[in-house]
Amino acid sequence: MKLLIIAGFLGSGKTTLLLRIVKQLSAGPQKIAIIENEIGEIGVDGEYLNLEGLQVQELFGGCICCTLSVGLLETLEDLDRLYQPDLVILEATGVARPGDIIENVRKYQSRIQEIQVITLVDACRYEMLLEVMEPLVTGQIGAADIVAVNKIDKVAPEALDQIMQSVAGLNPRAKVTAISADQKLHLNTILDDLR
Ligand SMILES: Nc1nc2c(ncn2[C@@H]2O[C@H](COP(=O)(O)OP(=O)(O)OP(=O)(O)O)[C@@H](O)[C@H]2O)c(=O)[nH]1
Ligand SMILES: [Mg+2]
Repeated sequence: MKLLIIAGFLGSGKTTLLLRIVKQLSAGPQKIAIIENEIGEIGVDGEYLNLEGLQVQELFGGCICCTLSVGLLETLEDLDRLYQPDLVILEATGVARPGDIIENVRKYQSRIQEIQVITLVDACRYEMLLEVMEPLVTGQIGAADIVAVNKIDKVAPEALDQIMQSVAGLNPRAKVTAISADQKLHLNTILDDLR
């Protein structure tokens, strides 16, 4: 079982990207399950994805990198036992630290052979968030294998260049791609990197 963690601050476009790429990822023999973690209210995403024939588990009322870390491990175990997915896609909450999730899963979940982290960065709010939430933002970027700088339809090319450079500086080992999840720009690059 492989695990793909989609991280990134609140509203950065995690669900939009997930909905855009899940069909391509599940084409072929690969069996996919999705875990949605939300801190507060019940989302509608799960219902939508279920309708699309995907196996969706929802974890509410806390963040899986801290209060719900046991809940995540149990959910992974249940999925493995009942459904045996090849790939589990986990949409983390906006405040989750993917590094902590990886640590927990590696320590207690031997059935996961490979973990990939994609972190979304909201190009419109990058500078502001970096200023007011530096540890969280740099942690999310630092733990990523792929960083998708999203909402490029909303920023000027010069501003985007600066963001790309800043992100690359924060995580030199990550693959950094500029996308618009909403406008479906450069999603093929992301899909190639994920395969
Ligand atoms: N302009 C623009 N808006 C986008 C893009 N991608 C997502 N959005 C919008 O950004 C908002 C948040 O998107 P979501 O996909 O819900 O973000 P999220 O990260 O899942 O949000 P939470 O789960 O609440 O943390 C929505 O209104 C989206 O339509 C994009 O590429 N361009
Ligand atoms: Mg979401």
